[in-house]
Amino acid sequence: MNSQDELNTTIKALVQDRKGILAADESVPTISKRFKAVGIESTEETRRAYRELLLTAPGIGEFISGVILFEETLGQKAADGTLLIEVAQRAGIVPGIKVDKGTIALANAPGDMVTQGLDGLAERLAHYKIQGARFAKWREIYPITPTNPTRLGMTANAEVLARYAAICQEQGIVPIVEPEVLIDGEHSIERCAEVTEAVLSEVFTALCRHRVSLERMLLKPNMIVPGKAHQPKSPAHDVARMTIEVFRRVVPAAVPSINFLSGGLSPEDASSYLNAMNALYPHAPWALSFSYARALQEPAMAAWRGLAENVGAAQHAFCERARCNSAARCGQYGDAIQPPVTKGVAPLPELDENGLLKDPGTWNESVASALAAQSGLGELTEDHWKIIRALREYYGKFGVAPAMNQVCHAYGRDWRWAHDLFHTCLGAWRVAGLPDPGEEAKSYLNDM
Ligand code: 5MM
Repeated sequence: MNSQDELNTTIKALVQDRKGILAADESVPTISKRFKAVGIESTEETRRAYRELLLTAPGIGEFISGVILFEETLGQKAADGTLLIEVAQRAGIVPGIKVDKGTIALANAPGDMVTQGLDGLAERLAHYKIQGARFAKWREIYPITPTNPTRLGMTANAEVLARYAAICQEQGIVPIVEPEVLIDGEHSIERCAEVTEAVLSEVFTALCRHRVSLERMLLKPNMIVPGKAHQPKSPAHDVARMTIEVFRRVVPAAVPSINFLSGGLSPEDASSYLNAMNALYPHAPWALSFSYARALQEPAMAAWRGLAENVGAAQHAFCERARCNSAARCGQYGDAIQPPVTKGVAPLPELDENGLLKDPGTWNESVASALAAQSGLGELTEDHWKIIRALREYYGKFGVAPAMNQVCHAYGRDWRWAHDLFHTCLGAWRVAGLPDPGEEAKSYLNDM
């Protein structure tokens, strides 16, 4: 197999419907910090046992297509003597490896960092490949302050990411390019959008300069969210809209998949934001998936606490988060948060005073049916769905409510068709689970 074919095969195995990537590549200092927070001592053995627990969780291969490992894990074995890398492969999970060597301060750019590890990278990759790794990951970080990241910080980091990606592809290893704009701080969502756009724009300029094949790499970015200390939090549909708006401007459609990092979001927020993107933008040019560490692992680590008797509970917690994110991958997180026995009987999520979903990220087809029942519309017919889909598609593209005649004309009707089906056009908007369109649009829709 030539290296292009190898890269294509790996991309195909990683980018699958309903699946995402588990980041289990915490360096020793990072995992020790996370273990400490839940009272687990960090030793080579506890780290091995924990990663065995994750990789042997029953059914995990249904939700996870790839795992990013830390170098130490490559040589470790499960209790039965099987190499952990083989345990992953048997579960249908492609093994990958973090190859960066951590950050140092960037000279002449106070406050900015740069990641090390390019020296000898080709040789290391060749060795990891013999051990079974098929993809790699490299992370650059960008703190937001009033003066960071600097222009120098952005160009230097982009250059390093591009050199790393080019070396990976030369070795037949798929590069995951991870530029992480950090969530720490009080900054607004708009500031995160501005910085992320500038960062990604530099990254793709450098990737093109280094002739990286965009079709054979994955992007692992942050979502567009306000700083962790900023109040209030943004609703899921705003995060989804701003993230997709920025990414459409700067991430070429040739990139097959965007696998977001969770970056300190709660596990629920990470799922609900990803869900909103997939629900509101089903025709985005890239797959919208996950490559979470904390948002997949936090509940599992807390349940385990380093005790053998808790392995089952920890694996269950891990599979639950993986199942939720698998559902969010196709805009069905609302279904996944219901316990399996009650699935299909969608309870109504919280509504605002106009009967609109408070969090449009919780919408799915079952929620639409429940909203229709609540409005006395009875069972939704194919005609209802035509209008719902048209409204969601229009909103996904333009972020505003369309002229109802325009929607209905596509089916040879006028606005009265929507009115008759949904009692008012605002009723259609409500069942479509879309965000509050603003006072003017609301009264226009309500009057029809
Ligand atoms: C697992 O954490 C990775 C970084 O580890 P080190 O800081 O120890 O090098 C990190 O790159 C991770 O893969 C991503 O940030 C995703 O993790 P989160 O927790 O942000 O989803």
